[in-house]
Amino acid sequence: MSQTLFINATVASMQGASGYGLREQAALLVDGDKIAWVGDMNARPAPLDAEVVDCRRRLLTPGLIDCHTHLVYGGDRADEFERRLEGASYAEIAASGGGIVATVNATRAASEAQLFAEALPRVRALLAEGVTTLEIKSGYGLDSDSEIKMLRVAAKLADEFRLRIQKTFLGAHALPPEYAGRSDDYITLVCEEMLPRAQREGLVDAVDVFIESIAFDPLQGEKVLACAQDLGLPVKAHAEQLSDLGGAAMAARRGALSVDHLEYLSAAAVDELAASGTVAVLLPGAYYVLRETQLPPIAALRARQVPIALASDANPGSSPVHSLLLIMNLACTLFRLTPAEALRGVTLNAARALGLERDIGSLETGKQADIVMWDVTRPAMLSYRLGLNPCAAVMQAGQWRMPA
Ligand code: DI6
Ligand code: FE
Repeated sequence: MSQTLFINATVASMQGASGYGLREQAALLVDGDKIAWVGDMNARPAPLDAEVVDCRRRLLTPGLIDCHTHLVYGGDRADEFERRLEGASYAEIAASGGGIVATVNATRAASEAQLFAEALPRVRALLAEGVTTLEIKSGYGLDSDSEIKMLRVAAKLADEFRLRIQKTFLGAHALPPEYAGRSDDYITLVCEEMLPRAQREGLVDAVDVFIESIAFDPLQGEKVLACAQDLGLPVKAHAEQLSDLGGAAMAARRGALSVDHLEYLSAAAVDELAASGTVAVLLPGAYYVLRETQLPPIAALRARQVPIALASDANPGSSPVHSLLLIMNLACTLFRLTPAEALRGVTLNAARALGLERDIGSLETGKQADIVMWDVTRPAMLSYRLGLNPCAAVMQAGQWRMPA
């Protein structure tokens, strides 16, 4: 098994309950696909035939994790971007047959090969900034075959890039037009047919639902999550993005891995998240693009020690964003997260949001060797600058990743 010894490194291990877990003058040993040792330079092990990498003080962090994306879809929504600039709201566009449903039409019409080809540059953009784990949701098919098609594309992307991709079934993302006025029937279809089939085909790692005035109510959401749990699948929810319907608290009471968006989350719901250990996934890209002004309750989340993760929410409508470094900057600038919270949000807490924290998310002995070397010496540099990518090298499961 091959070994790599990093020396003279600045390591943001993300170990510990807060901060960077920063170590200067550090060394890190990779053995096979795992981290075998992290510590002080002077105490480093002396393996006989390891490749030695002199970091010259450069920063090592865990591989970045984008824990919430919708990056497999057909078409684009630039026209909607223009309509919003002329004054139409996201909810108005959705109500007039645009929004998610517009992307559903384009996704249904696209072949699997087309969806794959269109997703490639989106994945490449994320990888170029050190992403080593990615979540991709379905939810633009909204019928059994089209949802399966999306999830197959996600699986194919994982093979193509030899990347860990978590596939999330989001069949209850919006009401398909053919079910207008029959949302309960659609939920029954999701529970009885679409989800069980996707799971049988080995395409589901978790189940998500969009609880919102323009999507499904908390009771319908709960039904989907209950079906998922009956199948033994972990659950999460899009909740409190545009209004407070209580979806996040419901999902938390069911032990959800994460609840995502949360601009309209109430103080009482924060207590429910704290009690259940559910991760709050904040999506500053959508906040920014929709020119939202209601801030998520950051102070309350912090006070109750709810783990905060960040993600791109990459999608053609509310967050056409393909950069986790930009997301970190937006989280600091718009939400006033600290740069340490931002980095934790795209590493350890993102791993938790996917239920993978035992394996990835920090630089600790025994974890998978997903490591980014950055051309900076201080971790705040990652959140501070915009439009400059200092990613120098990426190791994924102990192997150097070639530029995509
Ligand atoms: N919230 C979002 O931000 C995405 N889905 C969701 O439930 C947006 C989906 C879209 O506008 O296409
Ligand atoms: Fe989303």
